[in-house]
Amino acid sequence: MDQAETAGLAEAGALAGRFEEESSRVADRAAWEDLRLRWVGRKQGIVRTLLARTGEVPAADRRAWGQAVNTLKERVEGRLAELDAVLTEREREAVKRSAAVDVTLPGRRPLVGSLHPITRVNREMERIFAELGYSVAEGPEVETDYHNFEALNFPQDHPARDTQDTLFLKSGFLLRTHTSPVQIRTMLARKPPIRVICPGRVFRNDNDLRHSPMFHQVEGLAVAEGLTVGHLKGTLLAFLRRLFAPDVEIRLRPSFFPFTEPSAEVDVTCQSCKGQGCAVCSGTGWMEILGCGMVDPRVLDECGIDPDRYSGYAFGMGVDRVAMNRYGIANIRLLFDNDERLLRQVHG
Ligand code: 2NM
Repeated sequence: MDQAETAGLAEAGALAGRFEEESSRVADRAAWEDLRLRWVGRKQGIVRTLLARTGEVPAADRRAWGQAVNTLKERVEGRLAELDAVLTEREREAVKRSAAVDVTLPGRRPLVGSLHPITRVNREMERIFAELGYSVAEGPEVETDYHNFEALNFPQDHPARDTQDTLFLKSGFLLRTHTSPVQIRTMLARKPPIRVICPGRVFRNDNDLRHSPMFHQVEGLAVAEGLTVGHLKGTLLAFLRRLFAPDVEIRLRPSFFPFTEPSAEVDVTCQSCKGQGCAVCSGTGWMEILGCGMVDPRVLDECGIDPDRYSGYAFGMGVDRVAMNRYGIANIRLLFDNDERLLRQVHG
């Protein structure tokens, strides 16, 4: 063995020792990749550099040099493959562990939806009137002057129109100020006997702490032969006792609407103080809850119903105030802010 060969082999041997030492310190994938690049990387790898120097080795020694480098290369590659297998197995175990289901963890709470207070009161009113033989009728929120006013005996330029704060559209249509136009449409389309309620959104140009420009009404209408104020009062008492409490009393106070004659406002026993008088009812013991009356014969006539043969009663109430009262909501804004916290607060 000549000197160069001896030097080559000694170098390869020293390198093998160094590799052994370095590879024993590999603890993770990054260190393994480092090691691989340093030793068998295509550009700067130690083995590649040694092979590149083969040309400088004297011809006689080249064979032994080449063998020594190849032995080192095989050792490096073999050891890298072993380490790779160990690391891969360790990585698989880690994935398994992280994906495992921990059956002792608490479950995820399901998201439970809930109905808006307006929807709940609407449905309750519809259910009660269904028991009393009424069906639900609906109609458009954009209405004609004829259905919202003219047919309801609000003549053109009549001051009663001023009380409605109507929102007019450029098209000549308007936003209905009550759901009475639905009852007009019902009478125009059907013959008596009629028993309907008309729930829906109504609109008025009124917007302050106590008013919203959009609010909700339920109106009712019955038309048949021989209907009287007695039928009206009995129906309202039956309805309000189901809605509030079996022992509520009602009282009717004379009022005026263009579409009913006679007309009345209806009060029920204040539910906060049971009629004793409190801040809610301003000490009166009564809460105003709806308006009603016998349908004016001119309205029946306009809808093609003979007022000499038929009579009718009608009533209307706000849903929003009932909902606020029932669920302790102080401000009407809260009903229309789309704030989920309201639904959680009145959840049931
Ligand atoms: C109310 C009060 C009194 C009412 C009358 C009619 C119709 F179309 F039959 F004439 N619909 N609704 C009426 C009557 C509404 O709301 C306070």
